[in-house]
Amino acid sequence: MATATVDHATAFDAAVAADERIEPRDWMPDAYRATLVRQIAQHAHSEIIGMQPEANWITRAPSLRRKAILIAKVQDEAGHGLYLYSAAETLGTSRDELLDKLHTGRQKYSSIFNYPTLTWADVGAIGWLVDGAAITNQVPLCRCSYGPYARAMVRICKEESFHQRQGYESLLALSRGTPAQHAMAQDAVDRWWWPSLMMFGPPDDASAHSAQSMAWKIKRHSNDDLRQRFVDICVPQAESLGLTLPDPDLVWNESRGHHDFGPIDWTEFQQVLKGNGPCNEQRITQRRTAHDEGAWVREAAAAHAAKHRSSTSNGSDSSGSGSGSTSQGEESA
Ligand code: FAQ
Repeated sequence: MATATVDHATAFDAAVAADERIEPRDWMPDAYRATLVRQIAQHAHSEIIGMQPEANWITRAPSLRRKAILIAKVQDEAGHGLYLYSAAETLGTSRDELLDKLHTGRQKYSSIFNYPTLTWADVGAIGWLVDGAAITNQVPLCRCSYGPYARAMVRICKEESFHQRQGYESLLALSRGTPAQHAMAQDAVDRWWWPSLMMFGPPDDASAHSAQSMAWKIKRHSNDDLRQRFVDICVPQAESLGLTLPDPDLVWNESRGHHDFGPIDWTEFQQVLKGNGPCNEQRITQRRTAHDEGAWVREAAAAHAAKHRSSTSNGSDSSGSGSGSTSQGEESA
């Protein structure tokens, strides 16, 4: 038995070293499984809680075109949550369990979604900065050692890329608009810049999980490396937008080949993680309410699936008549 475990562990280490994918039925260390569940669940929760700040503006979007784009984007975020909950389920946990942990504060979601969307320009700033930070963090996750997570990230990143561009385009329109519109865009960037930098997590020397997650090739880069990459990407984009990033210390450092930037307020970050951010209470209350009010939908879907299962197990669709029994189930559901 002990030899079998050693063999499994050796095979796992070799697969990770060779950049092969670990799949759900492969042996994996318990701590690797737990780390993935923690990260993927936090990621999934972020996607669905992240629908709230932008959804706040759907009824007040300034044109039909902007409204259609925003509805599609918010809907995409729901889809991302679904791919990610499915990826977590392949690790032997259930969606109910994960949602329960979110609703009872035992699992986190990204700090960024605890800030309010005060003006229409915030929707553009979220697209440009929040989706931009998400892509910077998530493109390397397409090469994560765990297959289902890596594959989910490929599609998510394609959609996030569209989100980032629509945010940029929306901010550009405001920046080139009236002085009041330009000021609104600048104010949004002023408020979202620092929280976006916090999305990458604590600095490397305070990151509890980074070393092990990088050894397992779940994470491919450290929090600080990705944060630096994001700053370097944003500086020229801000110039093109005609907007200023709110950091007087932001300057190109020739010897490092990167931009230096000012200190991040890690006290604020810790406060938001502890539940004391501007919108923590509102976000989680709204999430719990949506979950409770959606109970009848889950019950109806489960009843429909059970009816479908029993009609197919009667053999009624064994000769291809399955679609008939499905539609019958739908009518009576
Ligand atoms: N917020 O040791 P590390 C999006 C926690 S999706 C809250 O460095 P790790 C799309 C961390 O969990 C945004 N908590 O941890 C969208 C840990 O606590 P724990 C979400 C944070 O896991 C756009 C502790 O601090 N993206 O935006 C945060 O190695 C627009 C120690 O930290 C992902 O989840 C934070 N910012 O690295 C949707 C990407 N940072 O669990 C709607 C996947 C850290 O021990 C609209 N996740 N913590 O209690 C990751 O890449 C990693 O999990 C990190 C953190 C980089 C977030």
